[in-house]
Amino acid sequence: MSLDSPHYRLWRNARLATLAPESPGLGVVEQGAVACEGERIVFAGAEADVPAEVSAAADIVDCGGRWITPGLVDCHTHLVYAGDRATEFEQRLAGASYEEIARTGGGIAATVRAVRAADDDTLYAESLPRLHAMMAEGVTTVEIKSGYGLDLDNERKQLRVARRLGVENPVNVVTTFLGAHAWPPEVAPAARGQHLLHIREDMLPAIAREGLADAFDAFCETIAFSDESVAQLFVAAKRLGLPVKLHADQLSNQRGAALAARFDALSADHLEFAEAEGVIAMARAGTVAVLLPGAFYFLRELKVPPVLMLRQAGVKLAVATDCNPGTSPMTSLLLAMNMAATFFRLTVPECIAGVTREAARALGKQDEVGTLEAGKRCDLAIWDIEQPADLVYRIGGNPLYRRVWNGQ
Ligand code: DI6
Ligand code: FE
Repeated sequence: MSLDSPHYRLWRNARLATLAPESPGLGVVEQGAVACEGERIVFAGAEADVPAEVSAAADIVDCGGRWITPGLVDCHTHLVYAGDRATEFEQRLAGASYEEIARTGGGIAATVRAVRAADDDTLYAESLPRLHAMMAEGVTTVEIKSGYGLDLDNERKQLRVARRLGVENPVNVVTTFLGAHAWPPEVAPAARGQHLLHIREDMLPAIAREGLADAFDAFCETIAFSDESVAQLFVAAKRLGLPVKLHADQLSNQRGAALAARFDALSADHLEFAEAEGVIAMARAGTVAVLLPGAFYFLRELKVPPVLMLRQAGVKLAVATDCNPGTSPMTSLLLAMNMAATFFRLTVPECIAGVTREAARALGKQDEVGTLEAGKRCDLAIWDIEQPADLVYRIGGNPLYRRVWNGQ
């Protein structure tokens, strides 16, 4: 082959779930093939329609009739942290509540201490196995939040480590500055106004300037930040060109869904306590609902997100692990899908779209990843399954056969 002729890779003899938005359901192609040139998909569809110049000049992989989906997208994680909270888990089993543990210096504050004490290399080394576990199940894009540093240097450190995970591993990392996750332990209640100002005037501009974050996020909750405080921070973030996301209505109704929609948030996440008004506002704004059944399960919550209402309003649904040491110590996006189906009654196509196309949308990356379509990055998950439902139905085990990232 001459140097100037394009070089293709072709995965043939496959069944595709393309998730292409114009096809119904999963966009299934029974006798399918995917081809890439470099890192981009140039063809995804029926094998009979593969252009002759592609099949003639391609490295060919026979998939043996296996299923190909887009590489999975975990669109809400806190995977960069140090230490764990297994002892708190035991305290909770002995009867302590999440709030009681938080009041005695545990909870988020315990992880903040561990993250502040860790240097970059330690934080990287502790986070890497979690990233590997996700990748082993077909994840090719992962969002990683800060929020356990809570001061400028330590938030920077978390985001730096998140970026480094993306540079040194075959995976796309999208970072989010969760500057308003919790009040820092050193900030007295009377000094909270000042700290808010500090996030707005110092931390946000520095992190935006340094290019460390792709979005801004906050935790709007009675035990965290009020809707007025979050609104102030959202104004500042958007002025700096950062899109926003929100931990909304997880433990109580804080009008978080409506707040997120008011700022055209990419996503509002959790939403157990969201109400009709917020849901309708989200639909209008195109804000994605990110459902996090791992936290729901681990906290033994009773109130499920208003899925029927979200669905009827036409809000797009995504599913993520919320991987974090306190409320969702989970790295399995496959398990998150099973939980979303079992607890929240999402359908199989909703679950699979929720970890591909809609998860990409929740990150603003819908033009780059999340479907098998020409022009997108060639991120594929090839599965040893009989039908797509197997990805949602099974608990445990890992049917991933091969993972392709950027055409490799
Ligand atoms: N919601 C949660 O469930 C986690 N953060 C958040 O905003 C809790 C994080 C933790 O307990 O460490
Ligand atoms: Fe979270």
